[in-house]
Amino acid sequence: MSYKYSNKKILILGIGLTGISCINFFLQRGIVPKIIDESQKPDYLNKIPKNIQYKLGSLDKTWILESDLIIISPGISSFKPILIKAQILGIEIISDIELFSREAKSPIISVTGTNGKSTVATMVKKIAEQSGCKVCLGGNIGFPALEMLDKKADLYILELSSFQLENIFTLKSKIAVVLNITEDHLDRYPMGFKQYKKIKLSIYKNSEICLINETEKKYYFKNKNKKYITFGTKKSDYYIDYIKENAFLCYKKEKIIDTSKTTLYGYQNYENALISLAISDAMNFPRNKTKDVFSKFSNLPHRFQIVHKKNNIFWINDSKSTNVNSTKIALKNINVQGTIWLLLGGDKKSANFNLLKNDFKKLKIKIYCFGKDGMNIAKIYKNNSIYVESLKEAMILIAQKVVPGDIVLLSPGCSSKDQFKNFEERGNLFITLSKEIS
Ligand code: UMA
Repeated sequence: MSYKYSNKKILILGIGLTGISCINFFLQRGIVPKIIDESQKPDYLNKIPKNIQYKLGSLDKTWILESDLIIISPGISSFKPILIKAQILGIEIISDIELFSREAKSPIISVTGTNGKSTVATMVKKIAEQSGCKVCLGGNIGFPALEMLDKKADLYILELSSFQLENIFTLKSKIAVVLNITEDHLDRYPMGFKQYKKIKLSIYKNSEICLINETEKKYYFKNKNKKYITFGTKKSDYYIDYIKENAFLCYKKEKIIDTSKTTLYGYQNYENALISLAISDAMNFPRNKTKDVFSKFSNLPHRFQIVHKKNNIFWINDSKSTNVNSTKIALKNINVQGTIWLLLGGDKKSANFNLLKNDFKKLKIKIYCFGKDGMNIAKIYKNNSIYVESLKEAMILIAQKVVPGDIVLLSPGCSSKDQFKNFEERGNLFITLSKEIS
């Protein structure tokens, strides 16, 4: 089906990476959209072409209600009253990913999940490239999906957040996967975790192959036209077998990859690699290419990266940890004799940090909490926690106390937006300071 936009009044919400990619999409088709941002000074304001009308400061009611089609940026909630009203009035609201799906001519692999999305998408991209496939990766990873249409690709890989999935309707993936679902973004969803989970699972709706956690499969409608590949338990098609602390990635009782022969480190990465193996097998990429990639894969920036080591003290940057579960995983990944000095805090987005209490109890740990919700988080394990205002202050205090054998871990479990532009800026500060003050 081909979609026509020429007779429509088109409005884009959000002057960010997504909004700019949407403007370009329509301009390339000879259509001039309008754009709104609730901020008075959006970061990408200077990227708006001259002929585009825009409004700043609030979601202009008149512009919204007179439009035929609204493209909403993922950071903007579609549960805002004016947008609910627009929907009731029959105004179509879609995401940039929906626009992309309508135009994409090559197969799409869609990856979502609370944690590990970028790593899995990147692993699969590398395996596809090694296998001679022209592949393009975009979406939540920081490269807007619509920009992929400008590149010739045999295969698209989409990293999708729940925000993006909220307004996708026709996405027809060749393979779709939900890696895991744990609490995150609860401040966004009026009906809480149930709603967040339902949105994540919607990725399977039109997909040809559903790569699905064994435990979720029973909740999901079984459609005879789809192929299901499972992971997660020993009954699954793909699973991890731990033999004497060594992890093997297995397919139907056969050990395919011995992780001790790879550069993969930590339980989360074994899971990411397992899913990437399953996707690559489903795409018929040669197994030796998958093994090659795992033999030299290094963690993505800000994802559990050892960024400094001095006097046998390790400084680990896991700034990408923006929810409780990713901090849980980081703590599970660590095997240390000394003390873990954990930097926790930022905007917790209504999450329940009590979920970490049992993990803390098992560890020799000192916790330094900072940022908007730092004081509140420090109360959870109060005898071992200290609240300070900023990450910098916390690191200066920690640097005076660490001894050889210790680990300093930035795995904040929170959004960075209260004190930083993004998680990269937070991680970069950690890297710089760890070298300066240690
Ligand atoms: N804005 C409003 N009203 C709001 C919220 C935001 O007007 O209620 C405006 C802001 O003032 C800003 C603009 O919207 O000018 C920004 O839009 P955006 O937040 O959607 O950001 P983009 O720059 O378009 O980036 C988005 C994704 N951001 C979010 O989902 C928050 C990027 O994911 C993604 O890489 C990019 O599109 C390209 O697809 C980032 C992210 O933080 C990495 N994702 C979250 C996560 O991973 O947890 C979901």
